[in-house]
Amino acid sequence: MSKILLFNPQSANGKYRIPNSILSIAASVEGKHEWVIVDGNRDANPLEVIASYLSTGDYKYLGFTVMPGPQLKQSIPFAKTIKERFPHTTMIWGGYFPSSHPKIILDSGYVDFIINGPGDHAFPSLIDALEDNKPYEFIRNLIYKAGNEIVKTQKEDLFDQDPLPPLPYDKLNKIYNIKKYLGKTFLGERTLAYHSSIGCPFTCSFCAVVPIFEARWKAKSAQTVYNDVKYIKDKWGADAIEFHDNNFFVSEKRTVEFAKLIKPEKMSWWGMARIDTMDKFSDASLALIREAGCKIIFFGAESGNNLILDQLDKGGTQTGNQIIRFAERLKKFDIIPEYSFVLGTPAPTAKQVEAQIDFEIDFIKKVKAVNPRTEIVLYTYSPVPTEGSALFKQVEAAGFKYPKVLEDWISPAWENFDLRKNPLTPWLTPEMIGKIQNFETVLNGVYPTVTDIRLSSIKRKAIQLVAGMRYKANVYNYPYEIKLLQKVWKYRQPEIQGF
Ligand code: B12
Ligand code: SF4
Repeated sequence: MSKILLFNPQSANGKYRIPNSILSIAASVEGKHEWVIVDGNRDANPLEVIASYLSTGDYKYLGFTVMPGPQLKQSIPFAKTIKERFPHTTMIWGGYFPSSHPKIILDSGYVDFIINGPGDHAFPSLIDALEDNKPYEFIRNLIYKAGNEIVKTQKEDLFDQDPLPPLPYDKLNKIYNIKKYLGKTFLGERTLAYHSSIGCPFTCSFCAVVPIFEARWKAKSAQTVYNDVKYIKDKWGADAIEFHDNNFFVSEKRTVEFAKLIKPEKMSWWGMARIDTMDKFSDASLALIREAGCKIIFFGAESGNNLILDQLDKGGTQTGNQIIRFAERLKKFDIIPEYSFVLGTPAPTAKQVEAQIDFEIDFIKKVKAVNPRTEIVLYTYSPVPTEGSALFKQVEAAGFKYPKVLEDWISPAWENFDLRKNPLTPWLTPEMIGKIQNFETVLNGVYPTVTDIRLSSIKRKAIQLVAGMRYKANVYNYPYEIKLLQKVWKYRQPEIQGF
């Protein structure tokens, strides 16, 4: 039986995590097929490592997990080289990037199959079909080319998460020491990345989660999450958890159950949530969550303007007033809200686009005034509609174009797009982008992020002093002196470097 090689392309400089995406795919074939993981974060020359495995002739199937942005830098050239050097291999890509951009990937000629969304069932079914020379046309969550045509099979319903096979941590540890995946962060000395639920019940129009999960959410039970975390804590000494779920806090009941279980373990934790959902949590639940170690929660605030929240299809009941009120409410519980905002959304005239940017800057200052510990993460609106969707057509009609050839995605301009910093959208002028970036520099100067654990209090005070006057006077142009200090002290930006 042919073996499987699973590749996690480099995603971070230094601060890498347990590669949950590729590990869950390994779990799906564990016990049925032999597999190995190559992690681009851990090997100095991963292409050579891959080539040495393939040269044995034992490996036929290659699975790449691909997020937009940094992971493309290895995925694209590696896939091309591998197909040239080992043409007998079958290349299968999964993850957010291939699910959103299947055509350009399959047209490249070096990827054979795409797993569209969850691969826990689709991947083993595909391998079985290919191994046994059986038809794969009826396997769900698959995209492939038949002649010149792109074929997308039916999407699978979201399945229960508890019955999924456990992640093969021990086997991963034989390839890469797990302890090195448990990095030092603001939360702790050895931080575990854990993914406890899939999807999200909402349909925000800017979010890549929506076309893949179609407003559905399924979670592991609090007990299963606790058991997994406890295993890693006891075996490898994890003392903190980053929950990588798109929306960890959907269910108050599950959150409270988990908080009760984890409280005695004295671990710190972090996760992503919605403001309107959590604002419905009782005071008792919020107090318990904090006592159980939850120090900071990431919220997509997006905008203080209710019309923009509608435009972004934020759904739920979130409003500008609520965003401010909730920041104040969390202060009482000593939970730091980490609010992300999306600036630079389209409007009919340039004047309106600019006025909206000014409004958000003013709004963010109001949030900071009620709760100065609120962490602000600024993104510039980068449309991520799925190829062929109605929104994709709208965005194209406005003059925005995605690359036409796969290799173009690794150009510096498109890397900036992926990092949501300079999105190449036609309605934003360089001056507007400059204004957003300069405000961000000054804001980060006055309020350096608590997640930058290397920035000493003396350095913080020095930057604050320089930036404070600008902030008070609303003067954001040319903040070179702050930029210089941030550069010299290697200030970290969660929006670019990942949380
Ligand atoms: C962890 C993570 C990271 C980590 C690195 C991940 C890694 N592999 O090492 C870090 C923090 C570095 C990171 C960075 C970024 N990330 Co990121 N990241 C995530 C996050 C939170 C979790 C990914 C994960 O582990 N999921 C758990 C697994 C089990 O789920 P999964 O990945 O969906 O995998 C399933 C399927 O997709 C499929 N599948 C996946 N891979 C494969 C491979 C094969 C072979 C097969 C068959 C199937 C398959 O099967 C899996 C099991 O069902 C996701 C959001 C999320 N909740 O998924 C965002 C997410 C993927 N990131 C995203 C982005 C944009 C980024 C950035 C590029 C930009 C940014 N500003 O955040 C940065 C890059 C910064 C930098 N300089 O590195 C976006 C992608 C959006 C999009 N447009 O497609 C997401 C969806 C967040 C979001 N909602 O916006 N990220
Ligand atoms: S609530 Fe968050 S994860 Fe859910 S659709 Fe909106 S932006 Fe995406």
